[in-house]
Amino acid sequence: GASTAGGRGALICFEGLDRSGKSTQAKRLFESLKKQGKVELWRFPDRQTPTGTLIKQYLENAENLDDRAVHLLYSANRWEKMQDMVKKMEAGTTILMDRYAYSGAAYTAAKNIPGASLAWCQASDAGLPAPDLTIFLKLSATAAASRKGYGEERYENTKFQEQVYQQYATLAQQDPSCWTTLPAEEDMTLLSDKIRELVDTTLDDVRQAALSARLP
Ligand code: NYM
Ligand code: MG
Repeated sequence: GASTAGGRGALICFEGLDRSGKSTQAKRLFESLKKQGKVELWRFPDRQTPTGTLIKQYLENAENLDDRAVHLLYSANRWEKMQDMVKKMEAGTTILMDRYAYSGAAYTAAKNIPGASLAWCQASDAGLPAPDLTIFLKLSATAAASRKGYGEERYENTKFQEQVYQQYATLAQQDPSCWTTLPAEEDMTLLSDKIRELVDTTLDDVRQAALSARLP
């Protein structure tokens, strides 16, 4: 069950290309879990914070920023919320993340900036709490491009998303234990059921486990 009485909350992340259904599934999971326990739904980038305001302008093409600078802003945007995140999980709240550090690494690495390897992209998030479960909603870049609302923001083009997909594949191989890949094209409610099952197992597992794992 989702009750976290006596234990810590879990960190559950949704990852995937733009339009893969992360926000929809995270919201559906949130609605189903909140009837049973303490749970919050977060998203990154958090566009409300000081760094988030700049990131928002960048994504809407209202501002141009150096690629490395914006990478570090995304990372800072997570660090800004780190203490709050840990405090809440220690108090038994499960946090659902609509994107997390893997987005940071995958999207910047996809830019192929000379000297900015995948390892460089991961370095600024090292030390953040590691997710207990990462759900990767797998969708091809071409399928994503045909979904509603696509193409409005920076990065929303098929060629770039194909690069992002490759980077996600590498990240998934690095940490197979906490990654689960699910087909994003599946029926929405069937997908929600599968996710809920995975999450229930994770919630049972973390009840005993200390909140000590950090991103490498
Ligand atoms: N994005 C998101 C990054 O490039 N780096 C990051 O660290 C994060 C968290 O922001 N196209 C990109 C991926 C998305 C864009 O996110 C906005 P969303 O979930 O589409 O609002
Ligand atoms: Mg988007």
